[in-house]
Amino acid sequence: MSQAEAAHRMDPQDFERVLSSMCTEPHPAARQAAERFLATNPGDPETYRTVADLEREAVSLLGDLTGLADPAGYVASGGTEANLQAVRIARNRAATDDPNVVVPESAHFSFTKAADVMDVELRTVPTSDYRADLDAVDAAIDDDTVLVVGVAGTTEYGRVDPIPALADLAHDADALCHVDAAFGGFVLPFTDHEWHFGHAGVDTMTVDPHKMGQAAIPAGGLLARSDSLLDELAIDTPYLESTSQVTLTGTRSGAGVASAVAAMEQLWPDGYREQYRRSQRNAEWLAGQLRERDYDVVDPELPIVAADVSGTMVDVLRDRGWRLARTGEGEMRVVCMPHVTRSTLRSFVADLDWY
Ligand code: 0PR
Repeated sequence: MSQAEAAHRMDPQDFERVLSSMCTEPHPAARQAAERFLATNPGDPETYRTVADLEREAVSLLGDLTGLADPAGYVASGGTEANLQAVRIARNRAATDDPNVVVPESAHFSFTKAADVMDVELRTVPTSDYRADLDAVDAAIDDDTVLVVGVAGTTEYGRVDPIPALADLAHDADALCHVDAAFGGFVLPFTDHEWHFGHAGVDTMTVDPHKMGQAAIPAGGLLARSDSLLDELAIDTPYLESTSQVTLTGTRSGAGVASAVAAMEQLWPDGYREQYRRSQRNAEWLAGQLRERDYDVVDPELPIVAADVSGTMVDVLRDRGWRLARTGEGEMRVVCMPHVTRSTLRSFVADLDWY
């Protein structure tokens, strides 16, 4: 390997043509905080006290975003862990030996992992117009239902489920209501949607700083309405100075925690509002450009654009260096993250026209 090749091997990819990711360039303050806290472990909060304090701050800031005074929670490795832990809280709290969890088919595949790991039945119900269908959810709930999940910002189409009605259905059945706002949590505060603890009887929530929050990976968020819910996760830790632990991982990254606090301190609320408006305008611009070219476009309610661009065309664009995802239905999907600028989208559309 030449010297130049060896140096290049250690260069991460740039974000120039990345349209497929829910992660983005961290805010400069978030990057710096991540570097400073690389060698800290919030999994041992009595030893690493500074980062433990920062984690309490992160949870409190996430509470501000999601309409919850005095939140319980922690900074998880990502949305997958937060969703898994929400399922675990609901399962541990319930009395049944045969628990099931009701999710709309739009839910992220992390719920499939959670159900597999915990041997819980996953009841996946249809959506209508890309949102959870309340009649279908109602029909799927029974005495063994421990959790009803709503998504606030779906992975594929950015749709928001009818959260208040889902919470009512859950509570009528004595189950918990979990909202997956992993992506939506940092954009929804600037919209009219009803999605958070202040709008509905939500019990737990996933909200990820390492997506639209512009923190460094790993920074997911799990929030719970009360300490007693989070306590469902507690196990004893006899040889640490602290006596119990609620997280799934043991040793974990202080970089994500510090980075989440730094990003939120810099950006909440004005910076995030500005970013949401920019991303949303970009998504609407791209949707308009695609419609002018006669593609069917799913209306971008949040900054995610899905359109019926053919698989062949997606392959051509991939060959030209664009990183593009497709929905389960096969539509092309563009996530308008902060690094996706109008000029990026102009070159993208030019490549689409070139073919
Ligand atoms: N919930 C929702 C609504 C999500 O969209 C995701 C991830 C998760 C939970 C899981 O979060 P973690 O990946 O943090 O565990 N959605 C993205 C997706 O599947 C994840 C992603 C992120 C994919 C960056 C690619 C990428 O480059 O599209």
